Order: sequence, then structure tokens, then C-alpha cells
Amino acid sequence: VPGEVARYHEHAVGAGQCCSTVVQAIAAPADAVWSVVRRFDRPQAYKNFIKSCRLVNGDGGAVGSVREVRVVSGLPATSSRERLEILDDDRRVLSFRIVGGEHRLANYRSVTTVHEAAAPMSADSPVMAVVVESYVVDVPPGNTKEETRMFVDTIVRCNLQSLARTVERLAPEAPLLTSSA
Ligand code: A8S
Repeated sequence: VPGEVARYHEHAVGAGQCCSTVVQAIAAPADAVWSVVRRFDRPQAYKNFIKSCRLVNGDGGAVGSVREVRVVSGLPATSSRERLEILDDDRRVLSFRIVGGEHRLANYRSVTTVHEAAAPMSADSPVMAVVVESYVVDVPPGNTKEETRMFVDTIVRCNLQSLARTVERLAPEAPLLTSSA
């Protein structure tokens, strides 16, 4: 991960907050992955806990856009209001902040970056992308940092695994080079 992009994942973490990072490899070109991640107006395209999403400010393509998502039942939450903080198509960086809703994740902020992986190891290996998602959030009253990190890591990991399945289905990638053997 280039240094200038790595800096997006450096969060100021206050007392009573916790942070973490989840990394996911995806067998698809970075542009294909980014085309799904960048749609701030359509998180339900890969986030399975999200039942619906509507924009309440902006068009989803510019910083300051706000979406309201409703989540599936069985979670300690019903809805979340989220503001787009960064959308950088050149560096493939998206960041949002939670600004309201009915849930326990106060002051949540995440940064997602999509990277082209190193050159294929062999003629038959697929083109790979790597997604890095980091976050910072307040530890809810009555919970520990470890519990909070476990809860949020689980959601983020599910989202990124689902992103991998979604993109690999949308853009089934042929091997980069044709094997001559
Ligand atoms: C994301 C990341 C997270 C979403 C969490 C962590 C959430 O949508 C869910 C359950 C909650 O308790 C909080 O990128 C909240 O969406 C699935 C409603 C915010």
C-alpha cells in the first residue's frame, strides 16, 4: 500500500474509542472492485445487513452526501445516517462518518481503499485486488474495547467477504496471461 494512501488509515483515536483494520483479497481488477465500493448510494449492493438505503442529502457522488440505511432485524440497531467524507476516484478512497440513527456505534468513521495487488505469481494466477477498511468508533457504555472491536470487525469482515463474492460474480476474471503449456 503506497504511503500516501496508507495515511488515510491513520485515525486519531481518543480515550474511550477503539479502532481496527480488516483486509480482504479479491480475485478481480481493482477498478471492478472500486466500481462497487464507490457507490455511496448503493451500499446494499454488497452489505448484506442493509435492507434499504435512501439519500437524504446530495446525490451520493460528492462529499457531504448523507444516506439513511435500514438494517435487517436481529441486530442491536434499526437505522443509521451516514455522511460521505471522502470519495477519491484516482486513489480509490471512500470514507464515511455515522452522524445519526438508532444503533450503538457513536462517532463511527471508516476509510476503505482499493489496491491493485502485485503482478500475478504465474501465468494462470488471477488478477487480484486488495481492499483495506479501517475504522474508529466510541466504545459503547457497558462494553469493552475488545467486545466493540469483535462486533465491528465481524460486520466489516462479512461486508468485505460479500464484496469479494459480488465482484467475482460480476467480473469473472480470465487469467491475465494465456498459458502456452
Ligand atoms: C458499514 C459498517 C458497519 C455498519 C454497522 C460497522 C451497522 O450498519 C450494522 C449494525 C449496527 O449495530 C450498527 O460499513 C450499524 O456499514 C450492520 C447500523 C451502523
